[in-house]
Amino acid sequence: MFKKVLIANRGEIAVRVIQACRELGLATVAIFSEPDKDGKHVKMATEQWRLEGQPAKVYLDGAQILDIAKRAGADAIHPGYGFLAENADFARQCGEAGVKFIGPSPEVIHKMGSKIESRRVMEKAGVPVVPGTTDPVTTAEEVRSLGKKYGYPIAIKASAGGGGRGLRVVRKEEDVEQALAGAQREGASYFGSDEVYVEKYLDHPRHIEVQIIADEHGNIVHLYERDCSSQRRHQKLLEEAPAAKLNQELRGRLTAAAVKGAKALGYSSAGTVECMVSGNEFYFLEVNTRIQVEHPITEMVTGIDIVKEQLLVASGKPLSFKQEDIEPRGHAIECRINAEDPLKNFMPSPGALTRFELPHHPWVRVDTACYPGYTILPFYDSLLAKLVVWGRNREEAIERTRVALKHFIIEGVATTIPFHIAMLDDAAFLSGDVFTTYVEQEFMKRFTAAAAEKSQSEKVAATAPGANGNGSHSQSASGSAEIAMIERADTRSFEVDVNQKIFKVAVTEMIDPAKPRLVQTVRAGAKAAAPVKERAAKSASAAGTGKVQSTMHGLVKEIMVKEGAAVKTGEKIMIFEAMKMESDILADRDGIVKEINVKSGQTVDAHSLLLVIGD
Ligand code: MV4
Repeated sequence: MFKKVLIANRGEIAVRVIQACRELGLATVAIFSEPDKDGKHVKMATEQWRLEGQPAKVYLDGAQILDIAKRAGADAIHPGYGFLAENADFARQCGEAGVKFIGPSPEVIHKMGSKIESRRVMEKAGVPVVPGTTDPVTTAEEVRSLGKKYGYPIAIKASAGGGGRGLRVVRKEEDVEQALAGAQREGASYFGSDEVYVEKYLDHPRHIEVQIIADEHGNIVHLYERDCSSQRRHQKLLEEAPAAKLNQELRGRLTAAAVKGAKALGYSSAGTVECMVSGNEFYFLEVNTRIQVEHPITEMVTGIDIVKEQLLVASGKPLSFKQEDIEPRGHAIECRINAEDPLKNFMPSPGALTRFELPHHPWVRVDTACYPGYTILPFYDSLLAKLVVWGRNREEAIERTRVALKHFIIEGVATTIPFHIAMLDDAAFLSGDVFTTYVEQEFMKRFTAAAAEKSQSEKVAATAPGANGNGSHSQSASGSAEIAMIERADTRSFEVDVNQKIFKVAVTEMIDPAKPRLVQTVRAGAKAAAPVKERAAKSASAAGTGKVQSTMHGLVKEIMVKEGAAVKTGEKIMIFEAMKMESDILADRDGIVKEINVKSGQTVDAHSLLLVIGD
């Protein structure tokens, strides 16, 4: 077994890995960016090493991280998810440095990074893939003939793509040209490859994935499936295990195919085989070669500690169980509690947690790196906590999740809790009929309309943080509340003797950055229902001035225009990324691009002047 494991990650997953290491008696090395120094993973690890460089980029700095691993004497690296988790070069460099990368081999990671290659492997292994090509296509001509062959709609996908990037749906032949160019351009700009392929597009699939785990001796087992259909813009919001309304026969075929595919690949470590399910058929989509965010629901229904097993098999041990030992029991639901405002298009809401109280109920697990007073940083994803709840059946799990959501008290930032409360009351969700586009295309309309109505009837008075202490989430659910972001400066502890009784008090100086200025005003209703584009433009710049500013610290992903170009109001001029969420920046007036003050790939602070449109 290893002696010391470096966790090349932060947040809740770093905490989760440290817990598994503790159980195995392994020392842990935390790495952290400057602003992450108060992170829970830093406090929990046996050793702490500070990363040098830009906070938004340091967790991707494989060379620096590997150097720290060597200096710390770590014999393994757990990459968690995101960052370096599916970086085949990093996995190879770890191996060459004699530090075990906890994941599958670099070859498998590399292969699964190509969707065309993944399809080839799976097809060869006899796993059903969506009808389509296993060779790249380059011309509109080819795409049109495939459109004839399979019938519209078809999907054009970047081979290096993932998470919806480089995916274009084509519903009629006229649109082929533009869609092909779009998929190629996105593939090139995000993944450095314009290789694309074509599939028949399935309109209302469910996203069901199979958890697999394999050792380095050829033993591969599956831990059944998860349904991850409740998602928005390829960000999962709620997952459950097992999938509702999946019959045993289809479940059997799906899980057997996942194991067969993984065997053909020579897979080791934990992984996920993602599929789409439509009617009584399933189709392979992609393999994720990492531990996933939603792994806890599988742990709850199988009793297997996937992270611990991942550490054990990486050290060369055989799997500690066989397929026949796995008997899934009951039902588990995970709600992703993000610092995002579901009524404002899921806009990230970083800031200090003025209150953070966990639901303490039996059957409830919360994976989080947050604590009261912790500040959600703008550099990283907005996941605050994963609320994971178990019940003997789906109904019991849902009821317990409702209770837990009501008693999960978070103040200081907007959260997705109101979204989850509404989802657990939604007829389609309750009957198990959610498909991948359901949240975007159907649920959100009802959710925002209901919130607007509620705020009309209640006329909730403006509420300061802390005033909403009864466990309801009206603050963000029903709008018209104002949230001031307050910074915590310094806390000092005192003991106070009052008539012999000793009180321990902690006194915190609260600095309101600009006392009369409210940093963020949340208003539901008319504004929340306004079209996305309109609001992106408004939030990006003062209306009509042509001075395009960033509202948040973030990254300029792409610039669509050049200096001197003529633009029209509403035209997309940039793609901006803050807290891992992309938004379009639109021209707010007609005119000529006079100045571009940033380059694509550049990180900028809030309120930076990005671009100027003049006459
Ligand atoms: C599809 C599809 C329908 N038909 N492919 C989106 C991200 C990428 N991993 C694959 N995706 C899809 N591929 C065909 N041929 C629908 C999606 C899709 C989706 C898939 C999984 C989870 C959520 C999704 C949301 C929208 C579209």
